[in-house]
Amino acid sequence: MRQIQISDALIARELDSSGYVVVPGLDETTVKDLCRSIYEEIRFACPEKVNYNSGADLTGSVRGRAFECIASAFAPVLDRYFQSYECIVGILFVKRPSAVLAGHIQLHCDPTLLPDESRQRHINIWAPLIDVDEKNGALCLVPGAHKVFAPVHSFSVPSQFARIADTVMEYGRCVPMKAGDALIFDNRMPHFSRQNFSSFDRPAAILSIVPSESEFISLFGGAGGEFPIEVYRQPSSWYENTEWINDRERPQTGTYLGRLNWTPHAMSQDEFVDRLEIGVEIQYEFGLLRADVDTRS
Ligand SMILES: O=C(O)CCC(=O)C(=O)O
Repeated sequence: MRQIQISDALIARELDSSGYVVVPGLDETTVKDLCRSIYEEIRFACPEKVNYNSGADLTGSVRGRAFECIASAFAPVLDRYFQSYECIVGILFVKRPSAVLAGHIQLHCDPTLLPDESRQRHINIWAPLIDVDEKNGALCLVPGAHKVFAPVHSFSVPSQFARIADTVMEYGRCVPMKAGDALIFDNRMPHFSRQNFSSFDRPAAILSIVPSESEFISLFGGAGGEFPIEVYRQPSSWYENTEWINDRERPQTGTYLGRLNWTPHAMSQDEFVDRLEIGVEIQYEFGLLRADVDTRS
């Protein structure tokens, strides 16, 4: 199984134990250049959105340009910490000033992309382009929670923390950061951000890396909540096209592999707290049930 190589043992250890670590990222000049090249261009885009995400903006070519600018600005940073990786996501996420609830990004995990993310790292990098703290929308993570939930996340799969989001968030920590610093976190990590109570936009670059030449999958939980979960092998361009944004629908691309030998369940508060306190990776037995017919055909 291919793996991302992590150059620094401390980073690897923190990623394993807490699920995240903050490291030096872009220098001041590169932050300024990135603001000029991509933030200035999109700062007035979709003004109705309190949280603007270039990855979900399908107008014009901004989605692709943001990816190029961000991937190229961060290439030296990524190369400093990682080898044998491929960068598959590069987005600019602007949290605009707002005290209303819509400014809050709810607790969630980003979609699972590798067949078993407990055995193969899928890493995200979140880097604010201004200093952040709890008043202007710093990212909040739940130390150790990357090992608690099964790595089976998709918009169409009911969240395992649906009934206990408040409890999970009580264990959350807001991570204050300097502009350009990089918060590296495991893709299995539940995260959220509160409103930006300041008077200025909070732009942040977000990247995702996976082992080079890895196999990609997407998961479909069924429009009506029916299970088991369907698994599709996807091309490496899966995140470049736009279908993943909409993965509440059965995917139109990819090869149907079968159904997952695992059914999501809503975790109770006690179970969550016990698992978090044990701090040992929960082993989930995944596997494909016999591949039956592709229901798309
Ligand atoms: O930048 C933010 O405030 C939220 C980002 C986020 O939730 C994500 O990257 O999935």
